[in-house]
Amino acid sequence: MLRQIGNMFGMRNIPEGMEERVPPGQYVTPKMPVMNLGFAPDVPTATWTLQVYGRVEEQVELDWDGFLALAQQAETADFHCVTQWSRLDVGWEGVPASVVLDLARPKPDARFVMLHCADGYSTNVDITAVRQPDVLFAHRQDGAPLAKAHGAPVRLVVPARYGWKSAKWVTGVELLTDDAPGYWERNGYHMRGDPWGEERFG
Ligand SMILES: Nc1nc2c(c(=O)[nH]1)N[C@H]1C(S)=C(S)[C@@H](COP(=O)(O)O)O[C@H]1N2
Ligand SMILES: [Mo]
Repeated sequence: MLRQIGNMFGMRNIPEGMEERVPPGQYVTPKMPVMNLGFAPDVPTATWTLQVYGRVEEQVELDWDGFLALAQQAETADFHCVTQWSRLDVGWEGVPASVVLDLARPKPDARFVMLHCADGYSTNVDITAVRQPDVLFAHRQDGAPLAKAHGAPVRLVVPARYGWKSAKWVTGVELLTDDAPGYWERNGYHMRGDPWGEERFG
C-alpha cells in the first residue's frame, strides 16, 4: 500500500514498509533540504568552541581537538522537519550529547537545555530528551564532514524532535532550571516539538 500526500513539492509516495516510520502529516523526500535564517555562517574549526554553561558544576569550553578526542558514535536516524518533509536513514557521526553534558556535570535542578548557534539561532530541549542515546553533537553526515549548509563544524541531532531542535553551527549549550523559548518557539512553534504527537505549533 502506498500513502500519497499532496504538498507544495507535489505528490510523494511513502514506500511500502516505511509507513510506521513516517509521523502523521509528513512525506518522504530523498534529499536533505537546507533550512536556515537566510544565511549559513562561516564557522572555522580553528576558532570554533563549544561552551557548556549555566546550571552546571563546572563550566566547560571544548575546542575542536578536545571535541574530537571525546567518545564518538555513529548512527542512522530519520529526520522530520515541521514543514512536512521527512528524510529517512540519515547517517550521523559525533559525540553523544550526554558525554558533553557529563563533562560539565549539570546541577540537579538543570531541567532544560538552550542551544545557541553562530547564526544567532537558538532552540530549547528538555534535558531528558537531550540525554537520549541517539542525540549527538554531529560533525559528520552520510560519511563526509558536515557541510557548511548543514551546520559545520558541529550541529546537534535530536531524532525524536522536529528538525528545528537540531541546532546547526552550535557553539553554546546553556543549562536552565526553567523552560524558555528559542528562536522558533518565540515565533509560534511548540516548546517540545514531538513529531509523533504532531506538536508543530505552541
Ligand atoms: N542554527 C540553526 N540551526 C537550525 C536552523 C537554523 O535556521 N539555524 N534551522 C532548523 C530547521 S527548521 C531544520 S528543519 C533543520 C534543518 O537541517 P538541514 O538544513 O541540515 O536540513 O535545522 C534546524 N537547525
Ligand atoms: Mo524545519
